[in-house]
Amino acid sequence: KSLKTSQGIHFDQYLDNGEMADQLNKWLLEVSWEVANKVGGIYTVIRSKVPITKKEYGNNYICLGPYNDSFVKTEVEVGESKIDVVREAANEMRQHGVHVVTGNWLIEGFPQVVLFDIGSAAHRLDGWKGDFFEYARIGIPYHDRESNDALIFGFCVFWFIGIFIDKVKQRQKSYVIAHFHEWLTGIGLIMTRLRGYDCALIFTTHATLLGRYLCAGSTDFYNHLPFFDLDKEAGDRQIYHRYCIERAAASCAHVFTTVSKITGIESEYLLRKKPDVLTPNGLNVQVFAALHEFQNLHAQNKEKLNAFVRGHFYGHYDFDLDKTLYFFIAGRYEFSNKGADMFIESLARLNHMLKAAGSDMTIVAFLIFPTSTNNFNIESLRGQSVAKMLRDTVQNVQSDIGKRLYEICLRGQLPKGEQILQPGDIIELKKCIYASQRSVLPPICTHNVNDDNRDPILNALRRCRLFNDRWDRVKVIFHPEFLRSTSPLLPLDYEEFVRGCHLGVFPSYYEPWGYTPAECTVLGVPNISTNLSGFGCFMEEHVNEPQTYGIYVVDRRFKSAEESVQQLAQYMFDFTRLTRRQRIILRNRTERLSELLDWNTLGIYYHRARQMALTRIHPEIEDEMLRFTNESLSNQSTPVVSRSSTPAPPDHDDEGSDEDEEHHTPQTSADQKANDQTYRPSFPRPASATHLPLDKQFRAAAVAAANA
Ligand code: G6P
Ligand code: 1S3
Repeated sequence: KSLKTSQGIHFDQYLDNGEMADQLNKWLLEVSWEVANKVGGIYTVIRSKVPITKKEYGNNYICLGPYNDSFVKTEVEVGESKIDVVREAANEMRQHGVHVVTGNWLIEGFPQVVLFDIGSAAHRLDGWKGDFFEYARIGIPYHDRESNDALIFGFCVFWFIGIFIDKVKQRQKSYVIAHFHEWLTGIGLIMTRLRGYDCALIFTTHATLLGRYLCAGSTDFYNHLPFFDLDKEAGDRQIYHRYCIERAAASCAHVFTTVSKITGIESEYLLRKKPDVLTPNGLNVQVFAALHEFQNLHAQNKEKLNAFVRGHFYGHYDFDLDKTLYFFIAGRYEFSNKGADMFIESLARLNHMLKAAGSDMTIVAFLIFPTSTNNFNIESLRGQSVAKMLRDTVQNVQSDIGKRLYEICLRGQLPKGEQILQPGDIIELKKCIYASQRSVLPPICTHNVNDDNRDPILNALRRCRLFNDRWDRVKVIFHPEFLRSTSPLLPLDYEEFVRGCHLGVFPSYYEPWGYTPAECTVLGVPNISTNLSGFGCFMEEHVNEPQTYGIYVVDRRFKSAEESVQQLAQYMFDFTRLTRRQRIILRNRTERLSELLDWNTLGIYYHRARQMALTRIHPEIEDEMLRFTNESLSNQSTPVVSRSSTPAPPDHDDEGSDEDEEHHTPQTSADQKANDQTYRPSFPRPASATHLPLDKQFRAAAVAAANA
């Protein structure tokens, strides 16, 4: 509520369902290796951004990606395109033997996709390599399969764009923008620019190649940024050609963007190019009518985690689930880049701190990182089946007892002890209890990890002696596979899992943005990130005292590793000391920040990047857009845009909204006082999204509408 009033303007106030794009013959082609092809975070960016982008471009928004059979089967409704120019361009390429699949991506917004089958154009590889060298002077070694795929994909995209532009121009004057994501798409951009096509080009990098490689080593990356010998570093890692593609794409683009300030600085040094616009990543936020709805989801999903934990720790289940907190880390398995090393080290310290403080809390820490495994291990599966056996036996005994009680009471008698629990029941229960005895410790990993003696997480857990011993207050579970609701062990999808947890911990060292803490935030789960992640910096910049909203940011930039580990352990320890009431309040606070991460708010940056690119090659577009806006306003009796362009000041009356947060638990006045002291609401600083100067034509529209 407070965010809404303090931000004043929302990007979605200015969207017109593609009317303007249609009238002006303005097209947006979004090019990514992760269109209908889930690999990592970019998939989330493109997918979640579709609804807001379609509101601006309507059917003039087209996503271009590679054809991946397994994803297409489940994610795309394949069919001839209803957009003439797309259909004709695809057909023309098909006539030359390229397998081009068109259809609609089965996600919110249902966007048009054009997918190129790399294999069908593989025979052109050598010819295209020659062409690319001729134009860009970048050679690609034959053994680098990923770069070869990138080259074929890039040339297919470039080919498609060429035909597409020719066709849209035939109708009327056209404005085409092509937005490329990450180095894998760079070749398409470079060729389009070098051939001088009439197309506004944007390149967004979601991480730099060298940054990722350098951070994964033992380099003190951030302190050495200005001093790297880039060519040498890239050559040493055998990625020189990839690095050239990335750097050339950034230079050839009319507008270059990246996802955060920190990656912006990195790009300045490693790509020798300062971003024109920063495009932070948003999410599609699900808005609940009442706060208790998402709190109830937490309780429901936590119960599923409880069921798993009961089974996993059978024979050692001597802790109270009511005093157990679930922490987790998750992501692509880049051990030190994602901060798994720091998490484990801090968990060891937390374990010690809890024991030293005589705490009765237990922490179960999940580590979700997919790696190569040979299926679930027996001990983990056994745990779940032992728990199920006991649960079934107890249910049978319970039902028998119920029947007996009923019979006895019907006869007007009160049952005696031995009539309730009979010897047969006791034998059955004893059998189960004996079966649940265990001579080994509960496993620290749910699967058989291939090459387990080299696995960095397992080795770190061994080194820190986190073995799930009885006296450990911190238990650990490494789940080396992404979560799925069909799992026989932990049947939850990722969102359900996150909702059931209490704290997400993401102490990344290299994290251009970081969707994991952002997802936690919109799901109302407090989280820890770092000031080396785009997300952490963004929250520190836009939210006043983020900690009071359950957003903890570890300082990994100005502190030594030892100090950061200690700070992380302290954050986690302090979290264990919150009461249930305080956790509930904190979750409400965290969820309140979701609007800040909504594409409705952050979409403006992408819009600005497109405007800037288009204006750079077609300065007249501004006047065209202004004319369109004025005409549509004069045709309307009610203004389409009715808000002032000046953000309203924060409405401090909103502080009262905390009452809302306390509806769950009856509270004592002492509790209330304690809460008041700990959690004085402080209002987030207005997001700079709304402080950016809005584009001229939108501003004019807003002013005209306000005057009308
Ligand atoms: C939600 C539910 C409450 C429950 C609480 C548990 O808020 O609505 O009924 O008591 O979760 O919170 P905890 O932090 O202990 O998991
Ligand atoms: C990248 O994916 P990653 O996990 O390899 O892109 C993501 C989307 O922009 C970003 O959130 C993440 O930090 C980057 O690292």
